[in-house]
Parts: sequence; structure tokens; C-alpha cells
Amino acid sequence: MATANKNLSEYTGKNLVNISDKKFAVIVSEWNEKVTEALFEGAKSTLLKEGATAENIIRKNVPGSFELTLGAQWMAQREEIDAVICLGCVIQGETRHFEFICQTVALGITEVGLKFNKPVIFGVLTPDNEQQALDRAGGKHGNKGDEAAITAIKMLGF
Ligand code: DLZ
Repeated sequence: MATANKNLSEYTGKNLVNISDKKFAVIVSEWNEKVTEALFEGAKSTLLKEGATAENIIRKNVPGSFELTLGAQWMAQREEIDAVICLGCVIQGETRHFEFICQTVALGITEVGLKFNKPVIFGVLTPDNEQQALDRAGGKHGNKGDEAAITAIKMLGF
């Protein structure tokens, strides 16, 4: 989660690997759609800005964050995919599923990355309320979607 008043989107873009021929899968959860659409826009615009081509950004939707893991697995198993970015938002105050969903998804995404030996990025917001989410989806704390895209690129340059 962002540190107070720190904009997560302030990256220089320096020393990043060339991604002009890299293929990205971006999995987007439909729960809290206003937030996750903003995360997607951030991730997509960052990938394009850093040199990815539009046809190499493959978007897939899943119903909720819980389904991000299986969506990630389906995309990561494709040989042509270089990195997978998972975007979701689970708001603590609005669901008793909070811990269950967040822990399951974090573990699942980690396992998919290890299983397929490629970057699978956890771009899931876990705020207390919608305002905190919006602050991190293009608001005063930047956009976690940008951060997820930069993380994927950095891992490709490992
Ligand atoms: C069921 C549920 C609830 C209550 N809250 C959220 C949420 O805040 N964010 C989110 O991404 N998904 C939520 N879901 C849906 C679950 O992720 C999942 O889609 C369903 O439990 C069906 O497996």
C-alpha cells in the first residue's frame, strides 16, 4: 500500500529493458470496476509508454479477484506470454471475505509465477474504503496499475 502522500507512479523509466517484442497478459477483476478500469488504464498506458505494442497487450476479464489466479494460470501457461499482470480491488470495509480473498490470491499468484517461471504481478489493491482505492488508481497516490506494469518490466530485465 502507498505511503501517505507518496505518488507511486513517479518512475523515471531509466534502465528498463526493451519490451518492444514482449507480450503481456493483463487480467482485470470486474469487482469494484471503477477502480480496476483505472488500474488497467494505468498499466496499459505505462506499457505503451515504455515501448510495448498495443497488439502485445492482451486483456482478459475475470468476475472477481478470487478468479485472478486461474486467469493468470491460463495466460501464464501460454508460451508466447512473457509476463502476466493481475489487477483487482478488495475493499476491507465492504466484504467479510477480505482476508480470505486477499491471502488466497496473493499465494495463488505467487505459485503461478513459480510454476511457469515468469513474472506474474500482484496488482491488487486492499484498501479500507473506496476513496483509498481511488487515491491509488489515478488519484493522489498515483496508480497501482502503473506500478504493476513497471514491476513486470523490471522483472523481465532481471
Ligand atoms: C464476493 C466478493 C466480495 C464480497 N467482495 C469482493 C471484492 O471486494 N473485490 C473482489 O475483487 N471480489 C469480491 N468478491 C468476489 C470474489 O472475488 C469472487 O469473484 C467470488 O467469491 C466468486 O468466486
